[in-house]
Amino acid sequence: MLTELQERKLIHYFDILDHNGNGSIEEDDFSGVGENLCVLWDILPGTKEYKKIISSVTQQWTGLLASIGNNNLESATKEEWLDFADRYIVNGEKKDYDVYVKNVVEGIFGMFDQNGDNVISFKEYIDLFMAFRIEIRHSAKSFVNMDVNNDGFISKQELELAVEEFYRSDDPDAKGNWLFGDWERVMSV
Ligand SMILES: [Ca+2]
Ligand SMILES: [Ca+2]
Ligand SMILES: [Ca+2]
Repeated sequence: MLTELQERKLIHYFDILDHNGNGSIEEDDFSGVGENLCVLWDILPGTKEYKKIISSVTQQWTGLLASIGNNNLESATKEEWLDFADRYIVNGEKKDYDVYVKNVVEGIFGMFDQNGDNVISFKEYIDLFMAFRIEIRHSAKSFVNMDVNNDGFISKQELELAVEEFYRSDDPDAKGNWLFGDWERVMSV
């Protein structure tokens, strides 16, 4: 069972992933994120780079679908998402969870560590907020919460900790709760 706090964070995450706001997550949501990224990075439709970015973002969706474990599924509703998250991420076996966290961390670094220096700068983190249309004003507070050693960058270790806290922690003060911006306004179902 998810706690109320865990459920609120997971609904917040679902709402972010449901980019086109139709109440389910599907491939179209992910290509929308890719399109935003191309605008941010000055990449025009029809170019090789454009196709590469759209396909790398939609691969995140294929990966998520594969981990939800239903190959016939073309979209996931909020209930399906919460059920999956409960069974595999929050209260599942450690090995499934470890794979999931690793995929999320690698996915974020693959997409947003633009200069390839193995850390996420504030600017790169803002790109994540812009691409997913998360309210930009929360990015600074979120970034400071993720940057545990306060060196101005998010390392892979710091991101792993944040991802773990975001998905699993039941502590309202856990810093990782802020990974995707302001989760506190979200009510449970
Ligand atoms: Ca959608
Ligand atoms: Ca970087
Ligand atoms: Ca740091």
